Amino acid sequence: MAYENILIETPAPGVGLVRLNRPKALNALNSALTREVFEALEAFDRDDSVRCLVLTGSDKAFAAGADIKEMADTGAVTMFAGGDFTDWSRLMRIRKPLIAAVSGWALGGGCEMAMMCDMIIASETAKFGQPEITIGIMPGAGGTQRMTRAVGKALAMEICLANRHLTAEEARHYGLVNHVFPVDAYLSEAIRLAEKIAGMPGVAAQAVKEAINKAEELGLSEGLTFEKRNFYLLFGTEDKTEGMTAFVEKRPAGWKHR
Ligand code: DAK
Repeated sequence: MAYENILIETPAPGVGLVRLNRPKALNALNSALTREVFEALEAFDRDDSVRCLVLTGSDKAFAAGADIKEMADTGAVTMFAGGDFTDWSRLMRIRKPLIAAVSGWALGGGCEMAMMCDMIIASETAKFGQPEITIGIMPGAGGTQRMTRAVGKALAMEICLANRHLTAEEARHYGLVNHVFPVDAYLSEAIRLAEKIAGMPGVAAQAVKEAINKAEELGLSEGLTFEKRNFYLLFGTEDKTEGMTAFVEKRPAGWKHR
């Protein structure tokens, strides 16, 4: 598949990397770029040799938001009708663990796209913000919801109402970001973490991701029931037999990811 706005790599065993690549527009997310991101992630999701995904931009910008020039002439009916730009739920259907490696600007839809990933590794220069109000709109891909869950109501209000940016260190403090590294190290560290996850049994990793993401949506008793279903499911996998046998025989497990 030939892409025009993204680059694809497999930088380590089991790791698929998608890099946003519209440097002149600070990786502004137009329809074409967004469609390519979803298609590439979905292709890695179907690829049995890949077990953990990394989504990144450039050192200067993860993404400065949705493409304002493209949105400028778009009316409410077109937005409501959907299409490539608005169907970001595709990102939520990726089953394999997905790490955002964020440096520089992560604004508007860029911040929302990073927050839709399962973990964020940031560079020291990362800046997270929801500046939509400065162009007459508001966050539309989860900014008011996920940011509020991460930083609490008061600070989320300031971020969305007063265009307050979060530094990488602040984002880490609030649990939005896992780790902060210097600019020359954040991507390799994200890939290192992805490689470690890719070395785990793949079905179990997907079951963990699914259950933790449910924790954000369900009440505790429903969440515990969901977790138990996935737990029981893993007792039907070859990797459960292999993992427990390997433990008893005091040898490393050879995962089948089945
Ligand atoms: N869109 C289009 N072009 C952009 C852009 C953007 N968001 N951000 C930057 N660019 C372009 C600039 O126009 C400029 O292009 P030229 O003029 O050179 O052709 C180039 O990138 C460099 O930008 P600057 O010259 O502005 O660079 P500075 O370093 O001075 O400033 C900045 C960097 C990031 C502070 C500034 O560019 C900026 O404020 N950008 C806009 C940030 C913003 O407002 N983002 C939020 C957009 S609204 C949804 C999904 C997504 C969304 C909503 C719904 N659904 C699924 C329903 C998302 C909405 C948004 O993100």
